[in-house]
Amino acid sequence: MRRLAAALACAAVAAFAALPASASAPPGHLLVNGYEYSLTLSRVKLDPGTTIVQFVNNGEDAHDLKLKRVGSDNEKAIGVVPSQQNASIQVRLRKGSKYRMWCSLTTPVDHRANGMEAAFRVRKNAG
Ligand SMILES: [Cu+2]
Repeated sequence: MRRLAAALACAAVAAFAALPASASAPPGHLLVNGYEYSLTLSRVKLDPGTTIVQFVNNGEDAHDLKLKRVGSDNEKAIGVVPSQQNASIQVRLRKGSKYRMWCSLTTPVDHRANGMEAAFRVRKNAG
């Protein structure tokens, strides 16, 4: 019986040690502040991997946020966010790449053309 308990304890330690380090790594975070007509990012260089993009609409009008890796056709979108509200999406950032983000609304003017556009880069390695 004592031998069985020891074997189980060893198995538990081995299972714990086998967990990949990335399993416990918290997601990255990017805060995007929107206003008429600008997008301000909390950082312009991010680590690769899972990241939560939080869009805060500090403006008086509604705004949305679209996000795309340069060279990709895969567009991510946070829908229209009313004034003084916020919304988030989780994205997986590819290492060594560049992303663009913008507001796609066009009334009363084209928001992107008037300044609601920003870009950030992803490091080749975490840290
Ligand atoms: Cu907008």
